[in-house]
Amino acid sequence: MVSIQQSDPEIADIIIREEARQKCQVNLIASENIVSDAVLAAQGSVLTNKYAEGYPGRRYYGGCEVVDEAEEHARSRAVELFGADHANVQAHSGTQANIAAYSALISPGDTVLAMDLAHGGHLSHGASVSLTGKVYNFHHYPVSSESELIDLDLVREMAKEVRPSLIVAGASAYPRIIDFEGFRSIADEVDARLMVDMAHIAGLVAAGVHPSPIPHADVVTTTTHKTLRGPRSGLILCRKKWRKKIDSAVFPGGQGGPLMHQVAARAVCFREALTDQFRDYSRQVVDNSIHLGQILSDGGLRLVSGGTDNHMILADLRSMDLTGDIAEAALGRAGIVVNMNMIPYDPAPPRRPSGMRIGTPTITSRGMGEEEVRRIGGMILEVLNKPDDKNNIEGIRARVREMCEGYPTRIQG
Ligand code: DSN
Repeated sequence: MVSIQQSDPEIADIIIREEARQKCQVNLIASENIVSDAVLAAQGSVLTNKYAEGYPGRRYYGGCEVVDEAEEHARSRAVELFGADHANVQAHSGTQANIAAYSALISPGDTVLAMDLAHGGHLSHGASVSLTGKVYNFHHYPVSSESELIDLDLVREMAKEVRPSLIVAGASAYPRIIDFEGFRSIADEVDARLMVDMAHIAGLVAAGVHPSPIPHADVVTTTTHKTLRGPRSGLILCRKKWRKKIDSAVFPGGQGGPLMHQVAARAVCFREALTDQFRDYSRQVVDNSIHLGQILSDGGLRLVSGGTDNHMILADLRSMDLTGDIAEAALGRAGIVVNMNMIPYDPAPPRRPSGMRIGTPTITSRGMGEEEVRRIGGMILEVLNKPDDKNNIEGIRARVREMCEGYPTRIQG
């Protein structure tokens, strides 16, 4: 067998260098994680060779009898994990899942109420630059200007005013618990459907460390690669009555053949997430996040909403006279990877926002706990206090590298 090192040394070198980067840096991107060897094996398997348009038992290609079993496992494990009536495991990504959900639940031109992108929402929740914002009539709710929390009274007021056909709950930069039951009661008051995008918190929901949206929402979408620690892909969970519409909205409505290697990798991820080990991991993700938030806050960094209940922290860098782009670059030079982020009511532009987002899923997967979080928090503060001090940053980079040595980026499935 010819190895990729022999057949394509350029790409082999990129893979080797990226693995080395992941090993020697502290990754605090809230939407990233590292998958198990079993998930990697499924993704890198010969299942990628198979076309399987359709659903198990109803395909448009011959030879699907084996991959059908992978999709059956993925669907039944997802249903068991989240307690949903039905799971569609074919959406290629979170945005694809959201587009399919809109197309099943509403019609083009219908009114939708979702969270403002600049307040923590997502592009696919009707941003004007997204297809979703062009096809549907989106209105957006902000967070409270005082508490920086979702204000359900304000959401209700807006819902009564714009009379949406659909309300979307869920966020990509919101560090607090979301009250899905509250959203359901607003949706009922205005006779709207409720969709929840739980992409960021899916792993926490699976582990029971964040309340589940499943009992309250008509449709729940998610990615599988953030706190859920699976392959890069999408997942849709729904009530029985939406099953047919969701399945046809994914295929043939929005996609062709499913990526069967990714479907199998999702099945592996769902099985892993059903274990006690994953529940312990998810609790530790949140403990690490709360602890890191406390350290940063004690060091003078203002946290949006005052803290966190989940895997992420949103920090207001104005408290240290910095902007997100400068903090991201300085921390990056020190081997600490974060992303700049808008904060609610941000007066600054998106390419130079006032905030940064920090998450603990990856460091926790690597086995880091209280002691390491204390060291990471200290190093972040040192960098932010002197972002232009090259010698200091070089020293911190060496400390990061040394600390990372004891923590693998490959985990057993
Ligand atoms: N899901 C986004 C994030 O939170 O990073 C990107 O789409």
